[in-house]
Amino acid sequence: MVRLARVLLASAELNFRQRFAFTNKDVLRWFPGHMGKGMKQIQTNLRSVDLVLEVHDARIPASGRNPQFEYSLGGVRPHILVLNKSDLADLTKASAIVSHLKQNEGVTDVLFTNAKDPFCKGMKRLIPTITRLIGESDRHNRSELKEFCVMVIGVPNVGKSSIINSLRNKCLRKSSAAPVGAVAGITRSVGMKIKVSQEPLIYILDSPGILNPRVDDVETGFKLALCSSMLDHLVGIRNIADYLLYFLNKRQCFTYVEKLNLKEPTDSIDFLLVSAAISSGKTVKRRDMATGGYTTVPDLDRAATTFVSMFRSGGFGKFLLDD
Ligand SMILES: Nc1nc2c(ncn2[C@@H]2O[C@H](COP(=O)(O)OP(=O)(O)OP(=O)(O)O)[C@@H](O)[C@H]2O)c(=O)[nH]1
Ligand SMILES: [Mg+2]
Repeated sequence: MVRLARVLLASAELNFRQRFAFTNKDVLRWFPGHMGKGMKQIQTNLRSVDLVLEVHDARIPASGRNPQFEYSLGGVRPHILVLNKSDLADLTKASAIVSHLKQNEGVTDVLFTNAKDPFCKGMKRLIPTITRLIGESDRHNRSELKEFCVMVIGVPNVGKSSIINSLRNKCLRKSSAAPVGAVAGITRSVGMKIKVSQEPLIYILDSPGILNPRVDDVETGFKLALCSSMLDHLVGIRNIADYLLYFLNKRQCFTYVEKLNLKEPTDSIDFLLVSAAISSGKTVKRRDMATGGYTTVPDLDRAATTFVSMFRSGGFGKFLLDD
């Protein structure tokens, strides 16, 4: 408590960056071949689905969604926007988020979910909402079919496959069928239909995470990177850590000081990483070109990975990255 008071006092006197200098523009251009192929597969499969379930990260509800989905899928099927990882998001303004999405993005149905908790309200509402929307829709060429088919889409790593597995585990008590992983790009193509419910009979098609081939602006790219929707090495883990530090300071969230064993808040990522690496004993041996011997230096990449991972697992609290 005393330490927190000291940190807050120190922070009042600090003059931190008001803007982030986005130097790495690589975040705008990550579109590997499987994404282009995946988009075509999604379009091809659209004829055989009754509803599109778009999954996005609840920490960035207003940015980072792929506008291509809207253009390509064109509202021809009922659509639900699932804001997943709600356990990591600050949802005190959930109703304002929903209003924003309804008014500005034309989204009609929004659910907040935590795919890791099948008992969360949003997960429980998924099957009834899917059933209701399909029931209210004109199923075109599919009206004779008893089974419902849903396609899940979204940017990478937002929990698309986890949601499918969670529904399947909960509703059918069957083991997971979609591969899941902590890095972007685990699902590489549209796969086979996965059964998730018997009554009503619902199948879901998983799809690879697809980014906008040209992300709107660099800050959106950094937000996606911080939420693991891009591979860390493309952006650079130290760049991601720097953006995180800027963000936490801007929000006056100084819990990182205690967690990383620092003396006080800082605006310098280099200072933070060196201090954190030293205090946690993260070092690496480097060849000294002059002497030919080895010297031990702080391992800044490992320190940056730890710092960013703490944020990703909720170690600094729940956040909305969008204003
Ligand atoms: N905290 C939290 N983690 C989640 C949640 N849903 C999924 N995850 C984790 O997020 C990571 C990505 O999950 P996936 O289901 O593979 O995501 P995806 O959207 O299918 O990813 P790609 O196939 O790579 O596009 C995994 O480590 C999951 O355990 C959630 O609601 N909360
Ligand atoms: Mg997946």
